[in-house]
Amino acid sequence: MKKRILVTSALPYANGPIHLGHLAGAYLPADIFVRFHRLKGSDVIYICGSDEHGVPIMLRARAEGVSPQDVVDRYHELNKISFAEFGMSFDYYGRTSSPVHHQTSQDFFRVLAEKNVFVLKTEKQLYDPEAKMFLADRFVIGTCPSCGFENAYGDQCEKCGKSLSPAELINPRSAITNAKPVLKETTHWYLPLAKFQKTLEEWIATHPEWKSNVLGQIKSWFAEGLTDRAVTRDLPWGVPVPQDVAHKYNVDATGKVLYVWFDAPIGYISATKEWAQQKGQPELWKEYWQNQETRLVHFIGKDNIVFHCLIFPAMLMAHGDFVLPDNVPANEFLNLEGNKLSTSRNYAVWLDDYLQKFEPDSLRYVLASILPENRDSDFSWKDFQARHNNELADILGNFVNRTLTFAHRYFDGKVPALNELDELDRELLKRLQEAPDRLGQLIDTFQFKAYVREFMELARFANKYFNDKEPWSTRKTNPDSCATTINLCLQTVAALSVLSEPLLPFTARKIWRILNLGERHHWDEFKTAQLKTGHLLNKPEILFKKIEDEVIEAEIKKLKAALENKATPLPEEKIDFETFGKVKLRVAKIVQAEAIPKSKKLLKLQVDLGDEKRQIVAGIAQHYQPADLIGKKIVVVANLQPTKLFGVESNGMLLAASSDDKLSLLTVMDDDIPAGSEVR
Ligand code: B3M
Ligand code: ZN
Repeated sequence: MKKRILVTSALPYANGPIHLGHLAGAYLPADIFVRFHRLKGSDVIYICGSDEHGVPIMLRARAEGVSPQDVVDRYHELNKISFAEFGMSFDYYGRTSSPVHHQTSQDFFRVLAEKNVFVLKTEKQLYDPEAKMFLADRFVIGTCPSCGFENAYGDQCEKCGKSLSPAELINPRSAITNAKPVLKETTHWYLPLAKFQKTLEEWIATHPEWKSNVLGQIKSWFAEGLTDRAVTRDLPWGVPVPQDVAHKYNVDATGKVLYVWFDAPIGYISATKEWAQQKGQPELWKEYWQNQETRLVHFIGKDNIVFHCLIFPAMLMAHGDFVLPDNVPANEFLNLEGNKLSTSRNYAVWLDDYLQKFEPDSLRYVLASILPENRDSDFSWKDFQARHNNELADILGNFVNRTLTFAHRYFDGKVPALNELDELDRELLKRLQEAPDRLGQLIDTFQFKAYVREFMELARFANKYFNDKEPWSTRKTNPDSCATTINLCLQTVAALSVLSEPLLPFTARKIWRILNLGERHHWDEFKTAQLKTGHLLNKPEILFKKIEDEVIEAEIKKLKAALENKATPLPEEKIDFETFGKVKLRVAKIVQAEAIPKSKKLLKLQVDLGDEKRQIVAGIAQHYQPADLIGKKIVVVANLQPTKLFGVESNGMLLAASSDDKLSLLTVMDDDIPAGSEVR
């Protein structure tokens, strides 16, 4: 057993919010793993952060007309917050635009240059003559040479998954200007991966325990033969190639940056440095990165396998000072309601949106139950609802609630005595004794789905135990046995709370409050009955409220609309009578109407409200001639804040019905209703 554990999750690009695909791939499993190890008392740290470089961020910034820094600032904050609300327990969440990161990546590059690891190549590359820049990676779009898809990117075809270089695209065009690129000479540093293949193969051979989906991909990379990879780019955004290094190669580094996949994994190291600094022990990061007693585990999605299993390890080997990953338990992809997730079509469930409507633990539970551990899996809202209602609420929630309610009703809210045990009692105790090792072993070997299943199996058994023991009748016939039953049920609640913590951290804490326990626990703590007779309990609270059909239907509808690419109608908000009553509607007689110069849409109206005259500006010029309006009795909102439209004061708002391009003013049916009358 290694002394220390260093866990990383892929650094998400700070160019959009986090969605369920991210969580199921690289984040939730890692958090379960880390939380388990903390409960075990392992020396573990968990590092993540924003990946703030690369072409996707630049494209996003261009599309929005803002700077790349604006984009990453926004999403770094947003993602950091939603991760925290989801219960992701990073020890440090860094970002690759930080000075420490720039310095660390440049130093890394410098060491490799000093060791003559790189090969320098001068080649013709695609250049956009209109935008006056080289077109790296996703800045070029063209036809995939492999499958014929017309919108393949310069680094990868999203249709067939093949990884590409820009020069391979047929009919390339610039993603910025659509211009046909020309070829222009440029010089770049290459990592000669081919030279590393043998060493990498030997190293991978020492890890037969890695997941088969991961080893499978690695083997096919080896079979194709590794090729040299450029680790620099001509781009205005990224970690600059250090001038001193470039100088030695007689290259001008101006306008050149490190390739995002060169600097991003180094981000794990820089974030660990910043964590150590923050702790006031600036050298501590070395214990994790440079001491062979570290077990380094990278959690990622399957599209990142080549970078974490081959390229980054090759960089680490070439550098020489660092540990290599002990495991890279990559997951496959998560689909959504039977379709591929698509962020560009907004066909996704976004974490920040989810968290506004549901509890984090429900999603943690459901995602962990369906993780794409060995093959792609599917998230559906119906399944989400069913697992939440039938498992979390009906099994776990119900067991905790009935146990605590019983203890309060019949044992004064205290843990009753443990008396003589029968066979079923002993069976329950045996399960509690075995569960921590069994579940822990599953988590430590990355079998998270099995952990969730067996955890819920234990809760199911406990619920059945309660039923079979019938404490509601032994209470009268055999009070000692009833006390034993409730004592053991309470011990089981305690055990379940600790064993659920990696999966349901918020629920576990609720249960600790209900059981009147502190926040610090050990994974093995409730292998034996630890709650003392007479221990005072707090009042139970409902752990999981049932999720209703309407709520789920709305989510499904939203996804369907995204598939059809239609905008989703906003949900109707219900208001109470009092709120409606605040709006003062009155009949107004139009006494004067005129156009507002230079405005196509607005008319200026003078209206009579019986006891006062008002001026109202209304957007009805395209539907009514001013002269036709005089004398009409309409309905207006009389207590609206005055405002100015086109510089003209408007004191009130008229009501009109509209549909597409039609508009009709609301008038009163009978002309003898006086101006100023209230409308209710
Ligand atoms: N930003 C790519 C991704 O989200 C990437 C991971 C970097 S990990 C060092 O797929
Ligand atoms: Zn393709």
